[in-house]
Formats: sequence, C-alpha cells, structure tokens
Amino acid sequence: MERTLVLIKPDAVKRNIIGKIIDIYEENGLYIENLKMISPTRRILENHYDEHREKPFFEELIDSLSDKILVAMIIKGDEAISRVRKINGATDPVKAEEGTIRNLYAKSIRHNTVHGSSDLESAEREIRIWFED
Ligand code: IDP
Ligand code: MG
Repeated sequence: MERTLVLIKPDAVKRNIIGKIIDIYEENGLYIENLKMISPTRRILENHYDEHREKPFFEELIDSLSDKILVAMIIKGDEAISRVRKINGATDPVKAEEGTIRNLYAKSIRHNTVHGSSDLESAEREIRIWFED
C-alpha cells in the first residue's frame, strides 16, 4: 500500500463539490486514510510548493491558497501516487483527459481543483507538512 497527499483546493470547496471529488477516488478503489479541513498559512504553502519558488506564478499561487479553506487528505492504495495523478488529470484542465477531475471540474490552470503528490519522496514530504508538523 502506498500513501499520497491530496488537496481539494479552495475553488472546489467553494463550489460545494468535495463529496463528488472524494467519490471519484473511492470509486477507483483508493482509501481515505486521513482527512481534515484547514486554512493553511503562507509558511505551509511555501514549504509545500518549495520546488516552484522561482516560477513566475509562485506568488499568485501562494496568495490564491493562503488563509482559504481547503481539504487535505492522505489517500492510500496500490500505486496510489501515480493513480491519483492519473485520476486528477493534467495540470492545465484544457489538456486534462476526459473523465479526470480537472477535466470535469477545474476552471483554469491556477484554480485546478486538486493536488496530488508527484512521487514517493514528495508524498512523504507533503504528508509530513500537512499531517505531522
Ligand atoms: P501539478 O499540480 O499538476 O503537480 P505543478 O506543475 O506542480 O502541477 O504546479 C503546481 C500548481 O501551480 C498547479 O497545480 C497550479 O495550481 C499552479 N500552476 C502551475 N502552472 C501554472 C501556470 O502556468 N500558471 C498559473 N498557475 C500554475
Ligand atoms: Mg506538482
């Protein structure tokens, strides 16, 4: 069993579709191991998105998420990391495959509804940030 960190971003919380999103993971045989709602500080978000510090969209990304309610979850299952990424779809919803969460629900590349860890090292790091710090 593998564990990954998933965020249901504020754009989805605001639109009242938390349940629809969680249902998609569960229908795909993945399990919610832990779940909480949280308004993250800039410090948490800057740590979470550390790899993007030099990107032009970094400040706006942090601003768009800080102090807004989102859902943080640990999702587990066989190959949970890559399966969640596939279920989420491409970062840019225009490029997201049909039936993926971002294809169904995301409004833009920035407000793209969900986050899923990209690999094992990131998953462990992100689970620590959101659930163990
Ligand atoms: P990912 O969420 O699919 O792993 P990343 O490239 O790691 O995508 O980017 C992290 C987050 O930063 C994205 O989910 C999205 O919210 C935002 N983002 C990525 N690229 C852009 C962009 O070109 N403009 C604005 N926001 C972006
Ligand atoms: Mg990423």
